[in-house]
Amino acid sequence: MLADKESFKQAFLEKLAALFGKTLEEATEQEKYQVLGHLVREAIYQRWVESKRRHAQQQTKQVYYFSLEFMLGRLLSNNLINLGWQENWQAALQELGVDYSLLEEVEPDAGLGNGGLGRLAACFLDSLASLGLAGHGCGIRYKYGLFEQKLVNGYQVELPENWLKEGNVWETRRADKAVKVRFGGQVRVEEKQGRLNFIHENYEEIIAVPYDIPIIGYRNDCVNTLRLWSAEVARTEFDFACFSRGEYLKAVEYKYAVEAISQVLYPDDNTYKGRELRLKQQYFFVSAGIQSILRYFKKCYANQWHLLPEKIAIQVNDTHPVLVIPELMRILMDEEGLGWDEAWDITTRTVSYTNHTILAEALEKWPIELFKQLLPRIYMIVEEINERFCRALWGRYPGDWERIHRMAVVADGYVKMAHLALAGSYRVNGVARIHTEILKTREMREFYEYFPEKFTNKTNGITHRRWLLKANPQLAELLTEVIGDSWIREPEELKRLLPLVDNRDLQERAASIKRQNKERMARFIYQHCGLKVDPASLFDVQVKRIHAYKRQLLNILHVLDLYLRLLDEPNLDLVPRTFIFGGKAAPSYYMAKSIIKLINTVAEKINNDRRFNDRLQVCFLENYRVSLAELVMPAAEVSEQISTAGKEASGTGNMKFMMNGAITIGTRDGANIEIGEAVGEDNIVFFGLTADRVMHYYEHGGYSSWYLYNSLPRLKRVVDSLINGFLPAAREEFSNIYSSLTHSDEFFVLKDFLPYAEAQAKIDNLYRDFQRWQRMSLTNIACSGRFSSDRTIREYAGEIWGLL
Ligand code: 26W
Repeated sequence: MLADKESFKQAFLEKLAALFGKTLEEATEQEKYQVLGHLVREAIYQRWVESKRRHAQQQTKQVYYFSLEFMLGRLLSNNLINLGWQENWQAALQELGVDYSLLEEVEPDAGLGNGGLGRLAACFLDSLASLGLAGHGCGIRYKYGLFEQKLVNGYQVELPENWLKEGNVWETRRADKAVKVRFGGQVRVEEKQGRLNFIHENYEEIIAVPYDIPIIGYRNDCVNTLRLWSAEVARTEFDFACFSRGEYLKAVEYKYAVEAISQVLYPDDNTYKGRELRLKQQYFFVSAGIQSILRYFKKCYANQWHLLPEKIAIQVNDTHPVLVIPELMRILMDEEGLGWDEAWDITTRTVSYTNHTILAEALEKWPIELFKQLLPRIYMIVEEINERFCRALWGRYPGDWERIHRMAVVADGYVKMAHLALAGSYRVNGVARIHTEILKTREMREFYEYFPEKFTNKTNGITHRRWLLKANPQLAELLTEVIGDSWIREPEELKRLLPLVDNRDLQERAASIKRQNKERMARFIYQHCGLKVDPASLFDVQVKRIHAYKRQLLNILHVLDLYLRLLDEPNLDLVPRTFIFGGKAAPSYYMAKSIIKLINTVAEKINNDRRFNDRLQVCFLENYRVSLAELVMPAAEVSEQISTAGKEASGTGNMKFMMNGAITIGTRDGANIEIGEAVGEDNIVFFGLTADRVMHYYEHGGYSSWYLYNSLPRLKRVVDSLINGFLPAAREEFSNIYSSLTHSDEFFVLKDFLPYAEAQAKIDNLYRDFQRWQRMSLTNIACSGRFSSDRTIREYAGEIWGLL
């Protein structure tokens, strides 16, 4: 087929003519990119259809990953790699005189996610397909993805991310598969032949139209589906209700109100805000997704509902899609006529739930009034779930009203989504070992006591196909040359590198690849920030959402400390370093935005001080996103994973850095702990309070940042530099940061400051020893296989979904 060069070239030119009526010379990069996209689409269509037919015929169990976020990034290169066509196509394009890398750059990132949770969903889809498992995604086709970040005078400014403006070659609109979703109205209860019927009236009905994106497995014949739903106005409502009354403008307003549901991704990360539109989004895609799953199920198994848990598994990505539980109950009872007990048995053997955060401010709870008004029938079901659950609790803990109250699904005027998830699913998992332990022993202790069998850990992973094979092709090639290519299918095979980590030649070659990746990064920084960074300096990187608990503040305070020390001692012997930051702040997260301004202000001060440019530079990368991460990870040498212990559920950036040979400086938090176990304590630099110590301080007090600040002159000096006019900003600019550090320091930045500075000094020392550093770096790569999402997905498949 198109796998060979000549037929590809011909097809490329023909498609260009057919789509745009242009010759190669006339075509724009955008058009050439579109042509490639179309060729991939057409080439895999058959496989896609076949995959679906095979599943239906063989009655394979299907998994559906429900998520409000899928942060796919670009698809072109990954699709080509997974198809095994990349080399041939690139060579053929070269022969045509087309620069593939320019076409790649044309593709906008599909940024339908905020951070870790959304990117995890995307990695999981890649692994599901690559393992040949029937696992599909279900989400929302947001017209606007996560905002584009611009820096204006060091401040974050948000711009809309209109990723669909040139269309999306990867999606197929399936109008024939549209379903209806109902909001509002009232529920009338009717008794008929001893059975209660619930009749939903006066509702507003909108249309959910699916757009399908094929998810192509790595060199196998599996093509799964990511189905994203778009909200549209039901024709009848739009045409008759208003037009006939001559209310044209009203009709248009109504259309916009409906389309608002799939208009924009909420940009909050780890902070819940009780917005009605967000609840609408949740029910919208949940209801559409469940209806489409059940339509498929009925086609294959008619009304044999008892088979549902055997044939379908639904994984809910955090509590955002947890309405699948009452929605499945509703359809089974109200539309299919099952009784409560049977419906409940089926539902609770079909749905499982992943928790991604223990930050209290991220816990979703909806005010009863809002919930009831928007979803009257669903509310009735939730109330019934709550009543039965509380009754069961009473059976186990008779008289313990307080415990029952704490565990209830509906209490204190709210519907508690995590409790609904715990009561209505058969498995609950955390995303790293320490995180699951914290859930069991603290956050969800009472639920764990009540249903210990539901709890399980599934440590996160990342797809090594995107994060190594695609992002770092030279390193991938080197690995294949020395250990063979088995690691591509079985990433744990990277272990074969272990006996070679001291090999001088290998070390040199790996270092030279790192150097080239750093040069590429330096060019990017020069083009985009106008800053000339030295590719020979150590690249120290912290890229992730900006959040107080992730402690970008600790990092920048240490940078300031280094600078102050240089001012004291201009000949200070430091390994030259470039500190690279990147990440978005939620638009309404005031403290996070201040931190961005602080980093940029420190960068301005330091970068403009010519005396020390040879040893210290700071850069904030604008608009951090998946495609930029693919440039950053291969160029990084130090990976900053410095969250307050106990706060970062897992982290997945830590894994991407490790796989590309960076050394982690980190706290004993999230998956850092497991990374440390995998590489050994000699190959990672840990520092700081443990989660237990942090917990102890929260519970018993005993930490005064004010006292610490006043008793450590080095600390005081750096903190004071925020407010004493040292920085090129208004004097009041950072007083909020200063106060939060000196008054409460909720995230123990000052407490961990000196241990962090020491850990950084250790990094400095290690880096001076070339062989030692390369050995550490190669060991990290060698041990990164278990952090492939293939391992994670095998665990979900075997232990939760019953697939293997
Ligand atoms: C409702 C507001 C809201 C929005 C997003 C609450 C919570 C979230 C996400 C759960 C935040 C998130 O992305 N969590 C991250 O999930 C990753 C994948 O499991 C983990 O690696 C990160 O540690 C965790 O912060």
